[in-house]
Amino acid sequence: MTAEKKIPEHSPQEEREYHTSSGGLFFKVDRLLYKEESPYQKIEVIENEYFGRVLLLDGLVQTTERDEFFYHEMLVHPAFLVHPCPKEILIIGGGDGGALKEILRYPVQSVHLVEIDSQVIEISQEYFPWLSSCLKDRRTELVIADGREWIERTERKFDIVYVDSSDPVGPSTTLHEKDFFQKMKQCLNSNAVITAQAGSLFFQPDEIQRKNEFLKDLFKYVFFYTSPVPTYPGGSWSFAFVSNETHPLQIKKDPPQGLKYFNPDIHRAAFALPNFLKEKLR
Ligand code: AG3
Repeated sequence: MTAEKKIPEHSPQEEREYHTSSGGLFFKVDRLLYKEESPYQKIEVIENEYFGRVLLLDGLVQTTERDEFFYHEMLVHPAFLVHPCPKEILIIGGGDGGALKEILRYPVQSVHLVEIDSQVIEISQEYFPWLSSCLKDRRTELVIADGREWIERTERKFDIVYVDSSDPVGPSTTLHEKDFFQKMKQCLNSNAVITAQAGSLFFQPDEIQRKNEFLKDLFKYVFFYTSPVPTYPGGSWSFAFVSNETHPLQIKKDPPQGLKYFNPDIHRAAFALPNFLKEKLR
């Protein structure tokens, strides 16, 4: 920040996400591209000079053009590196297509993407084509449904399940509950891994602790790993890695070429946790 640069007063052309009642992150809105209430949530797409296009659901930043790779690479690649042979993949949520784009770098047989809100998919196809163009890949099976209800009905079994939800409020609430992970057990192949976004390291450690406790009742291996995500609350995000047979630190293959963030060193380092969280996860 240079001394001459005047910081503008807060104006209506700013989008703010409050992280606590007293602070948060704001974006200057160069253009408001979309703002609608879907049956499930408020959907906004803005254009910001630095971050490019930004998608917000109910005022919570989901992805930005500039930093999406941190979250999507870190959600997807750890499970692929350690699973012996992942072929059938499921994404719950993830309607923007960012996780799908990473998964389709591998020779998988099929990817089911189960998104509750068809409007998120339409918006992503219009404003985030670099994420959503892979929805047209022949391996993609798009399902518009409530993820929790769908896993109860399906007879399919999966090698990796990604939970690419929003925060535990609004339409994503059930995707953070024990009952959902319990039901998921019936659609897992042997060696299966579940990777679920698990919230802000700094702002939601109690939520991570709660998840750890119920996941440990259900699965043999429950690990958490973290990654920077510059535009998410606290800047550092957590993911749950869950499996009955696959250990997260036994790397079996190299990641694909061309990733911007993830590599095997990052994989190993990501499972190292700070003391304040270790204490909660004991
Ligand atoms: N899903 C995780 C978003 C969590 C963001 N939370 C927040 N800003 N308070 C992202 C979906 C991207 N595919």
